[in-house]
Amino acid sequence: MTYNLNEIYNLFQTDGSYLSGEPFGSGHIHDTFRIVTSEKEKDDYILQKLNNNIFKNIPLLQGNIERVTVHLRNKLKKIQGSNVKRECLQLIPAGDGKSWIQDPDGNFWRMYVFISDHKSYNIVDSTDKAFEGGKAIGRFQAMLSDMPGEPLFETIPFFHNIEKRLETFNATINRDPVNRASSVREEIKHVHNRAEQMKIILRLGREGKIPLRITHNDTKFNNILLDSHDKALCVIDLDTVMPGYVHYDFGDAIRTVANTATEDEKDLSKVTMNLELFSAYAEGYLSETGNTLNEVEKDYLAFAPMLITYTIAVRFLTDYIDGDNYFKIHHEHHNIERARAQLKLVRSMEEQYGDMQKIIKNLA
Ligand code: ADP
Ligand code: GN1
Ligand code: MG
Repeated sequence: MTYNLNEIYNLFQTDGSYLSGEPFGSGHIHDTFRIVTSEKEKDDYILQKLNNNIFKNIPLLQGNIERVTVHLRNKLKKIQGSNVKRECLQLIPAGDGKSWIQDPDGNFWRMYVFISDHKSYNIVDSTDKAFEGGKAIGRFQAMLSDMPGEPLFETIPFFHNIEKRLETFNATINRDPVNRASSVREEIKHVHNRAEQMKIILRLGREGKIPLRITHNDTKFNNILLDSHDKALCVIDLDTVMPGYVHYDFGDAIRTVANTATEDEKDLSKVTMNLELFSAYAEGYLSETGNTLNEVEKDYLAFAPMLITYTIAVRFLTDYIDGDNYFKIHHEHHNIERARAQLKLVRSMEEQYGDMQKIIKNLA
């Protein structure tokens, strides 16, 4: 599908004239373009066609992002030496003042200032970067902890709820719409064998032992931009910022930060969890949040990466069995390759669980 990006660009209150627009980044959800402007001194932009199959209510989604970015910006302004424009996403209003537009075909679009000279990684190769990632997410949670007003709108209900995810998984296997279930019996067994133990975080929540906080809920490492010196710069992809448990953010970050291979690596022997990277991320994260988390939250941090890696594996496997309707794929078997890599990562985490617990105990 091609779009007239220039025309869409002109519907927003931008500075600078449109020079070019190209697909950008490696997100799995929206269609993202970088818009370059003709004038060297003016900003470039990120223009996104939003996935409204996944996000059913774009106005409320955008309302969340407006609230979150205003709150973050006000916090950053008070921090000496901060660069608000680079450390927080900045939405560009459309002609009517709203933070999105709907084109004549019904597509929703939004625009951000492009954060220039950033680095974004799908794989992490140093403890320094892992530490920076931990600090970025810790600070993000800390800064949002006192956001006033109503709870944020739940943009995807039950997003990390493993009980619901497993219900959908089992229903999809029963429907088996594209006859793939029989080809993935091993993977299904792997999921079923671990199902009960994964429900503990939800149970602790129901028992009131861990609180709902404002969490990001999509903390894979490429949603944390670093600057040209590899220092934490900006947490992006705010679509799923909503009430959640801190374990979701900690777990999803470790899933990507400490994986020695990419999310979809086909050679499973390359997929392991690196304990040094785990430790460095945890140190950065706890340096920002250590004194706000309660004891039970801390006790279960080491468990969180298994839960989230398992949850994402279930989601990739569900999407494969369903016929690839959710995640963007780049080839026919992409989702099953992703699921296999994530299940391998769960096994690697299980083997190192004792060490992960010790590390958290020492740090906390
Ligand atoms: P998705 O939900 O599809 O992952 P994201 O909002 O994460 O969409 O955006 C996709 C990619 O676009 C990001 O991984 C990042 O590389 C890039 N990106 C998004 N926003 C910005 C921004 N303001 N400045 C620079 N790059 C950005
Ligand atoms: C998606 O939007 P993106 O590409 O950063 C997904 C996450 C998954 C991730 C797996 C809204 O993240 O939940 O963990 O893919 N986002 C949504 O790579 O479903
Ligand atoms: Mg993203």
